[in-house]
Amino acid sequence: RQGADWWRGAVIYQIYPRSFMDTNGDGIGDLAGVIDKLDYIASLNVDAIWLSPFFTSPMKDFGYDVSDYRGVDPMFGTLDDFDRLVEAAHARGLKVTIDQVLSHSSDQHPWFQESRASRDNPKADWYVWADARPDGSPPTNWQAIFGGSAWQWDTRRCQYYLHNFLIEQPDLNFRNPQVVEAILEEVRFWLERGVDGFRLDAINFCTHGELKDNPPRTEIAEGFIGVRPDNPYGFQQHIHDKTQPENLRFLERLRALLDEYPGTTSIGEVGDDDSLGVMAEYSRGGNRLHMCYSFDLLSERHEPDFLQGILAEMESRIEDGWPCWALGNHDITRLASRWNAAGDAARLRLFMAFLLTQRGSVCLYQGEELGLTEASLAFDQLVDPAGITFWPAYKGRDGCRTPHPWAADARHGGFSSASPWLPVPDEHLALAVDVQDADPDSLLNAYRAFLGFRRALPPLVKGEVHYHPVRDEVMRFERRHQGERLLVALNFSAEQRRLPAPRDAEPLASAPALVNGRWASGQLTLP
Ligand code: TEU
Ligand code: CA
Repeated sequence: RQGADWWRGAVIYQIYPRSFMDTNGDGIGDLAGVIDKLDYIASLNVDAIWLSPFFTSPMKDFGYDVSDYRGVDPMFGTLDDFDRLVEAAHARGLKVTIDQVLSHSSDQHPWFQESRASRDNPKADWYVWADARPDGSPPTNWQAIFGGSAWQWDTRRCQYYLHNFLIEQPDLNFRNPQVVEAILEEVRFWLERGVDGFRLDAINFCTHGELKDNPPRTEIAEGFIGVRPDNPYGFQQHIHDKTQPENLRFLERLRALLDEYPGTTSIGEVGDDDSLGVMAEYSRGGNRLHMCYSFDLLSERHEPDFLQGILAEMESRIEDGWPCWALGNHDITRLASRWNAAGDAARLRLFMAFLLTQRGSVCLYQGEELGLTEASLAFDQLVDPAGITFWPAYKGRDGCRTPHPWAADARHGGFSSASPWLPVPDEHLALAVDVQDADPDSLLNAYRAFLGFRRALPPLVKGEVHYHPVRDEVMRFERRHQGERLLVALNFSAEQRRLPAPRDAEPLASAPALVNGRWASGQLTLP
């Protein structure tokens, strides 16, 4: 998959390096481990990898708190390891995209250390500082995603600073042009090292809004996790602060930088009350981001008309933009558990086919190809601060971050010789890579076959999409490309469904055996 627009319709395998493969026996995955497993990744028939943060960090948010944007944390290896990784991935035809956490830094970043030192140092305005209200309370009622006020009092400046996430993740001030220039130079550093693109963390948070109180929330926000009414996480009031129109100017600068390096791409992470609108706005026009993904398919809801409603709405809004979809990531309950398909081979295949036939690029989270379930951890096993804060209403993100099981009979599933930072759940061992490798009917081999099938079929990679109404829980749509028309029919119900086959059409010979509908005497039968 070469060419400057390789990213259109690409499947991007998300690696959470801490949990992929440990090579030096400290219980934590590392870049050398990713290199060791590149043949496995290439065997999946994906086009690219996305590496979650491996940068220098105090690890309060497991790397999403960066203290040196240009450094590799010693826990993960060295810059040399990174260069070797890029070279080895490219040698296998895999593009390399990396996370960039630009909206906020770690409180240990030298920029923040300088900024907090006084009110008049050169970086005094690099973060979002504000005076207390007359009664000493924070400047606004905004709340942080990870709980509590979004403002933290600083005793030296006698001011508050804004943090949308943890206290240790102060928000950079993108309204200051110097910050924009500095951040773009950090991004350029990785472009110069030969990366093929970026996943941009919380990209709609970069530019903060006017400092005024939020109205109280009247409805539950969908987002981040499957929000339940008893879950305080869903009632955070920070949300209005996001997605300021001025943020588009930053995205345009970022795109201009990427355009200096042809063939690179960008995927913005967008969490917002109107995330589809923001996805569309951020990826339209060819001068902002290449694509965005949202949390819309990441809730617990998975009725076919609900899912199709999201996809069809995106189509109606995106114009010349390009979407990216995911059914899992390192922030969300694992797909098999979230959509009640644990151990249910037929449903897991259905969800795979659903994801891989939509119009757009795809992010596939490590372990999704194995059908891994959410690990259920006890409170004292948790390390994610969000889970520790909100337990038990919200159990945090550790359950989707346990190590990749490589070998059923090896200690710690073959992930590490030492006790890993999170345990490998016993029930994951039966799903280990070596078990599924050896079984032609495994989910892993189904992913390989379907990804190979998708890659070879232009209507699936690049074609337009036309949805038919969902009927009896069967989702149907056409992918059209250069005169070819492909009908996809997905039966979400528990019963067999029959529907009339389209006239003047025939079943696709290349469809892998797992596409198990039958086509006879003018009828389609979907198990
Ligand atoms: O997550 C971003 C995030 O938390 C929001 O987009 C949120 O989902 C949304 O506002 C809900 O309404 C990213 C990373 O993926 C996560 O691991 C980090 O902890 C977080 O940013 C902070 O860097
Ligand atoms: Ca290690």
